[in-house]
Amino acid sequence: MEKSLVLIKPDAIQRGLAGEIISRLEKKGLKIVAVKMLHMDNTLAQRHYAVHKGKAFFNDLVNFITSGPVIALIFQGKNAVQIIRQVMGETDPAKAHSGTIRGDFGIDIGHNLIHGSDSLENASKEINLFFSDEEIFNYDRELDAWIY
Ligand code: DAT
Ligand code: MG
Repeated sequence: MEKSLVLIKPDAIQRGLAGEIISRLEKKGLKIVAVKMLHMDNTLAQRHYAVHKGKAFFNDLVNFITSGPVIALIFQGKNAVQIIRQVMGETDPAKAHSGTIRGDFGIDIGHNLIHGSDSLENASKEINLFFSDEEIFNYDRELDAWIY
């Protein structure tokens, strides 16, 4: 069972889309095992987006992600990393297919509503940035035994 980090970004919170986004991932079959609201500071933003340091959009990205509160979640499920990326859609909402979160609700690459880890390795790193072990829940759902 994979775990992946999701951030509901400040634009989604401002637009009242947090519930819609969480609901889509939940309905897909992924299990919420951790959740918190926080306002990311510059240090956390730089760490989370370290791979993009030096790129032209880096400062805008850090300014945006620290511009207001986010909701951080860990979703767990079979192939969670890849499935979340599919439900999110492509990075640029203008190119993301309809039916995806970014395709349905976004138009601007700088305001694309949701973050999801792009690999199992990065998921593990990102989870450790946002959550301690005590904040991550291990529980069974009855349907896990027969669907997943
Ligand atoms: P993703 O969020 O799909 O994993 P990414 O890791 O390549 O995309 O980039 C992180 C974020 O940076 C992305 O969600 C939005 C922003 N970003 C990426 N490419 C950009 C660009 N060319 N111009 C402006 N912002 C960009
Ligand atoms: Mg990424």
